[in-house]
Amino acid sequence: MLPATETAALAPYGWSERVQTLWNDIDVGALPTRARPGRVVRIERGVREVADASGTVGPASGNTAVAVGDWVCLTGTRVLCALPRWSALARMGPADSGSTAGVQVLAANVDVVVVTAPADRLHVSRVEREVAVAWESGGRPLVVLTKADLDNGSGLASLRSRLAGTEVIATSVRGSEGSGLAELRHVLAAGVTGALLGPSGAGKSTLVNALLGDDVLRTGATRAGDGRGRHTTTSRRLLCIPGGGALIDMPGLRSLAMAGARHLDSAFADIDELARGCRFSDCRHGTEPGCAVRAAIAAGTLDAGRLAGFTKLGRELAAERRRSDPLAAREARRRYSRRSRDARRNDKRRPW
Ligand SMILES: Nc1nc2c(ncn2[C@@H]2O[C@H](COP(=O)(O)OP(=O)(O)OP(=O)(O)O)[C@@H](O)[C@H]2O)c(=O)[nH]1
Ligand SMILES: [Mg+2]
Ligand SMILES: [Zn+2]
Repeated sequence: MLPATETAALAPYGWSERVQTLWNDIDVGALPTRARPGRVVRIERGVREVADASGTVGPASGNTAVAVGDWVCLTGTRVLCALPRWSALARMGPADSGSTAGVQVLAANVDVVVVTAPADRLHVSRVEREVAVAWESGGRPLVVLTKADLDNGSGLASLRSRLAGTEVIATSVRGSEGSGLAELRHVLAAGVTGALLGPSGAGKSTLVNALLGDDVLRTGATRAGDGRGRHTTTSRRLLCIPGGGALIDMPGLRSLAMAGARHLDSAFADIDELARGCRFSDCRHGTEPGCAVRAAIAAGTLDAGRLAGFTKLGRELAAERRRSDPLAAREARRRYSRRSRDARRNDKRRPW
């Protein structure tokens, strides 16, 4: 049993009954007597920092692969093992990393994935994709329209109509006390771990600072010409919100290829629901007769952009699956060669 003082000291980092249970489940008999729990709170260029009951230790050694947010078992500054994850925010390794099917875990044990989208440079399809990645993690998404003071009035409405079923809030740190921060605080209550996703310059680190009530993280002005961020944040870091949960800040991502795709239906639950009314069970909601999804668009109850987003993501995921799954790739090649063979045959039949 861990002393209560130790678990109390870990509470700000998100120690909960769930973690306690995971800790109890590890075979303590097989561990050195001085083994203690900790949480990975920072990774910068491979250097890992772990928080334990008496502060932060690091650089941590050990061969266990860990991500920020992982709960680990420590002796001294050595990571012996990681506790099983209940969620993992992951992406396919960036194309330039040389790994073809490598999955990169960005953050572990995240309950709420905070998908940020700046009002002054809003790309709804990017948000849609990040929401799908969030569902895929095992956590749940919360969409935050940041810099709401720069919204021309339509940003929040367009996000809400395209992201039916996902909670969307708007925040701003401008003004005397900002706006939307109380709602965010409410979601990121004690015991909850959040992680910030979104492009560089979205205002992720600024949000963390606002929640901490202190400028702990460096923030950077966006470029004058196109409003893009300058990739100010370079490490992944878990910070404790006073009186609340833990929040993981990350560098803005350029590319976010999804690792796996089981949860596209959760991100588009409304389309999934409507599709049950389509005449054909494999309806692609294109030109098929009796399509309930297109009927909903015609009736004005479903946003056409939402179907476009769903179709685009579906195509992307199929491509991703072919890249990472040799069986799916072989099946796709077979289908392709069959189709081109049929096409050649048809060509021969043609008299011209
Ligand atoms: N007008 C306005 N500007 C904001 C707001 N929040 C952040 N900003 C500005 O947006 C710029 C980028 O903010 P950051 O917090 O550094 O953005 P980031 O998402 O952490 O970016 P990376 O670390 O590069 O991924 C800074 O100049 C902030 O001052 C806001 O609510 N309103
Ligand atoms: Mg940042
Ligand atoms: Zn259909």
